[in-house]
Amino acid sequence: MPTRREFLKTTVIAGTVFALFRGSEGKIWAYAQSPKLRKFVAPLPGLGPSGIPVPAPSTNAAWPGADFYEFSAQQFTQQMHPDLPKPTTLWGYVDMATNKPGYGGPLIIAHRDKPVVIRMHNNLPNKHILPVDTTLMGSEEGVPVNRCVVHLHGGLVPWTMDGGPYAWFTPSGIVGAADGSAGPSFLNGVPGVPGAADYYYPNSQSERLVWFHDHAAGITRLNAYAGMAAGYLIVDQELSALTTGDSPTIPGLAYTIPLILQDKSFKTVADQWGESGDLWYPSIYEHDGDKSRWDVGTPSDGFQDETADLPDVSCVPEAFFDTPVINGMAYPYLNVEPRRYRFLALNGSQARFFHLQLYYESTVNPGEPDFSQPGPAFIQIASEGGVLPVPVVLNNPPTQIPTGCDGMVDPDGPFNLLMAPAERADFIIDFSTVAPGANLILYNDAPAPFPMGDPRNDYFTGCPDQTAEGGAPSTQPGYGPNTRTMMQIRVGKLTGAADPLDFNDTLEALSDSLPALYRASREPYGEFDLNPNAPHVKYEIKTLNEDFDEYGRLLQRVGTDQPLYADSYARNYMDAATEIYHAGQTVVWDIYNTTGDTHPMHFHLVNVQVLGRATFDNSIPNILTFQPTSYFAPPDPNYRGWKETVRCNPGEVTRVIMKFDLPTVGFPVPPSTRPGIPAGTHEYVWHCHILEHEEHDMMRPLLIRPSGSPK
Ligand SMILES: [Cu+2]
Repeated sequence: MPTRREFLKTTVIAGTVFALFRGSEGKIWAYAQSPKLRKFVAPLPGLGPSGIPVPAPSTNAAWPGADFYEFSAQQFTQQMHPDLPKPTTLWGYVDMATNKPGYGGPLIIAHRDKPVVIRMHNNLPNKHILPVDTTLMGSEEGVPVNRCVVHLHGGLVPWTMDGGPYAWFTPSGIVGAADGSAGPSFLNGVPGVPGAADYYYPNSQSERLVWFHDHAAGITRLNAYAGMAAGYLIVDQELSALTTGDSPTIPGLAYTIPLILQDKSFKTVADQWGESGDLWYPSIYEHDGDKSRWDVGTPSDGFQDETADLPDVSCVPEAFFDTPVINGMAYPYLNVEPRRYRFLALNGSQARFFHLQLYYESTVNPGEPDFSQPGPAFIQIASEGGVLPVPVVLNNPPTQIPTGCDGMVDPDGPFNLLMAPAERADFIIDFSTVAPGANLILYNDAPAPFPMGDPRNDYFTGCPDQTAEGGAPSTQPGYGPNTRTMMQIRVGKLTGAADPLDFNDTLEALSDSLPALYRASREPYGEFDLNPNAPHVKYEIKTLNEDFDEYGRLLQRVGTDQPLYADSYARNYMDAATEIYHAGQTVVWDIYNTTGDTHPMHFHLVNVQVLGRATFDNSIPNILTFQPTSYFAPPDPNYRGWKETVRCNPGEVTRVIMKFDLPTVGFPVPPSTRPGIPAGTHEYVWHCHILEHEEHDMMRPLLIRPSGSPK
């Protein structure tokens, strides 16, 4: 099988990358780390005090008219599986009104046009629970490791509250701190309260699942993995009207289930960052002959300094883990009645994609899917930017790789429900056709990395023993590691009246109501679809690039079609901004992905529409012509709504359109004064949401000049 580098850069001579041994030579982690965990022995944590807490709003005189919440960012523990030796140490958010932690929470239920303010107190200890690489931008030696900043992912938020990478604060941080206790973009401190920040969210958006998570420069990936991420549901009257009455089109809150989908690994031995049962995160840049996990740069890649030592604690290109965790529980089961449920799914992983399908559980092999018996179809009604123009049926077609575990899938599909990191899907499943007593398996077979997988990241029952290649032994029936069988769904008996609507009724009702809902969701913005042929629409070319850093480590970066450095179109985050627009401006970006990975590109501030995908010729790296070599194919049906995380496939140019509307708030929003940022601009970012890419260094400023400012 070709390595990704060979796929990517035909000029690399195969084999040379394995000839180098520097720094961490010989230190190789086993791919699978976790202890043997039984599958499907603990229930899925649901909404509520025993699962994902839903906080009750209060008020605060400083923020009249807003739902006010006071949270603490802190360390706590939670049992993430009954077979783990202890509750896992986590960093996360805790509602100070109850002081009851719950992984994935507190999950805020917000209402459209009713502002929410989160007052976040930083109570993190000054020793991180995960290894910190001090060679990354913003994470240098001496920068406090207990910095944090909250980003409302998918929210339309003033930039001072958007939680950019340099808006972090520590437990003693105040605005303008000269002692390094807060970042240079930190402007939303609470007067007189060190170590706290107020985040004002207008919620002027239609119904959708958004989420808030940490975004601190250089440790976003660690803080998010440690647990600093929570759900946030914006509800609106139009969609709520469909969830009420005698025969609701969409199941109500009592039958709505969040699914925060992640992968984790757990330690079996103690080390300086934790005990057996705590979270494991890779910290060695491993390269050692046939067991190599990552390539390192060679002179043919333009990397000359072969004697440079890799840092003892190093970032890695992507972090994949061996255990699926949903709402904070490994291999959960879910009890349902034979009726309809609404699922709000978020891929909250570092790097792993999920290709979700539903099968009946095999009667011969318990805990495994019966591929000959697809489960009930999904009806997807919304993605990141709210409802889709029409409902989309995902009926569990035969998978691309039902039993194998290596190789590459076609990133253009077809897929059932494919979710890259940070993508969301809002969908309905009708279990009324399932006989009570039957079980279903929520199944995933996305390669990792995507779309060209390394089989050592793919765990399933009976998979080949890969210990000779540094991988895991074959997985035994009923146990992990297994990244394919994510959850068991147990269909029981009805406890009340039967659901008045079934699959066909639901689809028919949604086909009537969703188009109008889609239009209504955007009317306040003036248009429900952006027109790429309108006058004054600006067309630009962006690039996604893979290179090596000064240590020879793989480096992912964003760029334009104008090279800044000799051998790459890429730019570093700290290079002069190239994405600067006026409020109200509409732009089309053609994003050329010259790498071997699909990158889920995330846009702060804006929702975008995907206009299409085309191929281009990237056979000669760094000599691109920026001409599509095919017509632009329209996106998949469930990609035709508004998006803020967009999969950009290798060898493809992805065309997106967006309009930069700034939020309207009742207080002045000053421009950014961070050194290097052009005066008068509001500072947002856009970046890959593979968290290990984002921080090394696949992120760029996205700067907006408010209307009325000089052009
Ligand atoms: Cu990426």
